[in-house]
Amino acid sequence: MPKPHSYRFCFGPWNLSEGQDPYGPTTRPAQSFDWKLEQMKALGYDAMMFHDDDAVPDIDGKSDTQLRKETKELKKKLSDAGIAPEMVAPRLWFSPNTIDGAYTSNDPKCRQYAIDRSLRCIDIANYLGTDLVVLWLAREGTYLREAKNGRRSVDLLVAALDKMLAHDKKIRLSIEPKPNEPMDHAYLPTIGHALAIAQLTRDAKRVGCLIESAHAILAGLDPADEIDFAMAFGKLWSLHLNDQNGLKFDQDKPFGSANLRVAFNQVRALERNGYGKKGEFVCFDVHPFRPTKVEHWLAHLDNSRRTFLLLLEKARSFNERQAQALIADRNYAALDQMVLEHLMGK
Ligand code: XLS
Ligand code: MG
Repeated sequence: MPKPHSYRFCFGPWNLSEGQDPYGPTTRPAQSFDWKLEQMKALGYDAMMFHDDDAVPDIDGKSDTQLRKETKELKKKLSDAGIAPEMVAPRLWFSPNTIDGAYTSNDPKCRQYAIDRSLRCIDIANYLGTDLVVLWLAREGTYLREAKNGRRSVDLLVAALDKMLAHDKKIRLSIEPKPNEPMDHAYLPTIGHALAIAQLTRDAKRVGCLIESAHAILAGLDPADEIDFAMAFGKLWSLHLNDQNGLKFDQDKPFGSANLRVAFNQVRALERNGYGKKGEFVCFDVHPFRPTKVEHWLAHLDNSRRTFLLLLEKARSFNERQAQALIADRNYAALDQMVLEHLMGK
């Protein structure tokens, strides 16, 4: 038996969100970054993930000198708190320049903005001391098929990735696929797409992926299979565990909330592939339910990690020998029931 290893946990400032949705305003008052960092420490988490403008608010209006100064201050704050910086992701879906997409916008000026912003994001990652940049390609897709040329979009995505890889010889890019929302169809909807486009870049070995459970489910896939697939390539460099109840808007529910068995199988997949052994973090991209009161604001993060650790015990105490015997006998009905009863504590 390989020695069980321990996992390290991470979340982002946006995971302490205020409850706004497309139909209504916030339900909790905004809190400062310092408050969020305090909560992270109190919860005993290990790392924080960032959007570029979580690290440097109002980034577009700031000079490179200012960017460097603010990032260095943040780095100090994190190291004083004993929190590692996990990754930085360019927020390419907010600006007036990314209304029609970022790298695949039909407007060359907007495409240039997206690239410039991504290079600054890489600079932030450098100043902060992480070599990981995450790309959630929010608006790289279409609302209607005729609005963009799909083939040209693939070329534009490769060109953008190449510019980032050339900007910094050490940076690693993790593509976070999501099939829809805000777009009708995204160009890189699955892990297969992310790893395939990596092969077209100037340095394929520095382009990997990040799996988010909810995004895989929205693509009609089992996140555990996505984990096995990415890890077969050695390319799962980050992970957003959460949950999703079927094909609807991105719910970012607490890990295991909608389907404990699917969550169990993700933990099993992480275990069998040794996720975390190269320093990767388990991040929870979860949000509080909108009705959550201020005094319960951290529960979704505490609960997600708790569920993860309980499922880890379940994965480690699963009777593999018995399972193998049932598999050899092709007795999948008994295997199915065995899993259910194991999860129910029988
Ligand atoms: C949105 C994504 C986003 C990324 C970070 O659906 O999950 O939060 O994880 O840019
Ligand atoms: Mg995510």
